[in-house]
Amino acid sequence: MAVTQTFVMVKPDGTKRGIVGDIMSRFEHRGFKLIHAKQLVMSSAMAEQHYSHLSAKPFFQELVDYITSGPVFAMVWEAENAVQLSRSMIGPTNPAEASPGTIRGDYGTSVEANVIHGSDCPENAEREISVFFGQ
Ligand code: DAT
Ligand code: MG
Repeated sequence: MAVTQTFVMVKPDGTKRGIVGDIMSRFEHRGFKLIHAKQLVMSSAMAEQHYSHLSAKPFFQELVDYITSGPVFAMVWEAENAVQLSRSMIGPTNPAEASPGTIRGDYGTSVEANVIHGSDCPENAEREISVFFGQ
């Protein structure tokens, strides 16, 4: 299995609650190597691009308002099979369906405030890494 990179981002509910350190520890403990990290507030344009696959959904504007409502903590992590492994650590979109031990299962409070974003395929990982960190 090839060593690959994925994009992970703690959302405003997670930075507000001070759980960035715990989330980073989880990735370190699982053997991921940290490549990039920074805190920023996303612009509306950045949020609309990041969530463009959801632009037709009725909750789209709410989602953009939420993700731009405070700081996010963006990271690039490297591991074997990084995308799939990080998605399994993160858990399903709805925290109510996420098992204890997953990040969303342990910390998520609603579908919107689900703590963390993780790329869902290697192509999106590459695109998201370049949007947030350049080439
Ligand atoms: P994921 O974040 O698990 O990759 P996604 O890409 O389908 O899920 O959606 C991106 C975010 O949009 C998700 O983390 C929370 C929000 N979202 C998704 N479905 C929603 C819904 N039915 N109601 C409100 N927010 C939703
Ligand atoms: Mg997604």
